[in-house]
Amino acid sequence: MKLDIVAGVLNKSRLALSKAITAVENEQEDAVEIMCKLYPHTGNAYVLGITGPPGAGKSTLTDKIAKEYRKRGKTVGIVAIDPTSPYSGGAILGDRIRMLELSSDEGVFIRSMATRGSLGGLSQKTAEVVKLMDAFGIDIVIVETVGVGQSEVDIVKTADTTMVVLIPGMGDDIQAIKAGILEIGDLFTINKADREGVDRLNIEIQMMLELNPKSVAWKPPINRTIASDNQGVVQVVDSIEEHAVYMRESKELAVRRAERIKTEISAMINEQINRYIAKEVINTSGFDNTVKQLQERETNPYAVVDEIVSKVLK
Ligand SMILES: Nc1nc2c(ncn2[C@@H]2O[C@H](COP(=O)(O)OP(=O)(O)O)[C@@H](O)[C@H]2O)c(=O)[nH]1
Ligand SMILES: [Mg+2]
Repeated sequence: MKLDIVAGVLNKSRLALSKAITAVENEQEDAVEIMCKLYPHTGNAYVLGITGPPGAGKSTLTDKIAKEYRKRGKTVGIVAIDPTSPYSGGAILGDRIRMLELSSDEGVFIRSMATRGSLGGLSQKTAEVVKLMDAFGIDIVIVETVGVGQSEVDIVKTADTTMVVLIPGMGDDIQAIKAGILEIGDLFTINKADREGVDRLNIEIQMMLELNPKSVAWKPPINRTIASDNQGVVQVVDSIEEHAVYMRESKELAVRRAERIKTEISAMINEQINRYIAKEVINTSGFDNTVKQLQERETNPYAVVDEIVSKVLK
């Protein structure tokens, strides 16, 4: 069964890929083995992260970007961290199985991730789903977030290229949003350019970028799109490709991917340790006694933690 899934993914069976993703998502027993066996086959896909406030048009834009990549002969995987993302490729709200079946283009694989569960878990699972699509042989994997919360920023900032989508007329919230996502944007897209305030937003983004230049070598382009009308999408894909070339030629890609590996491994270690601590320390009757001692002020938290950590690390 496990071997079937692994072999199936490597043989480009969409059903096998779908099953592998489900295994990862539901933390099925065979998930770890599947990931281990497929890991050597990953590292070839280019990962694009798309973030921005809800309603900015990320899904609409993702859909159009995917179609443009198809025109350019590339296969595309979409990981939407939002079960309600509408995709014209046949996506049905919340119904992932049907979404898959109805997707008429064999060169596009769409999967939405449920946002329930721990956010840390979500980012790890997203990374695993990206790897599965990568092993399957997909050229471009697009990860679309719901909004711009910290966990979502964490998810997309490990992409090879990160695009931030903003829209004009967002008022004051934009200040807070921009402060957080400015550093992670390799590309900026002003979507809903059919609305008023495009020039002003463009100037605001430009000013912020000039105040906090991220790199001298790469100046994030600011594109304008009307995603719902497929306008400006070719330019956006050109910019993504330019950034991909820059990332490869400057060796920045290897640096970022190394960073991604560190983040992932660190998160995986933390998770295992947390699970161990919960089982072997926190949820034991011995620890209930320690809690009582703490309540009576017979010991202090620092001493308790020191003792536990030194015991565990041995
Ligand atoms: N006026 C206008 N509406 C757009 C544009 N792009 C997307 N929309 C609409 O904005 C709404 C939210 O789009 P969606 O892609 O779901 O946003 P997301 O939450 O960022 O993924 C939908 O009704 C889209 O049809 C655009 O360029 N102009
Ligand atoms: Mg969306």
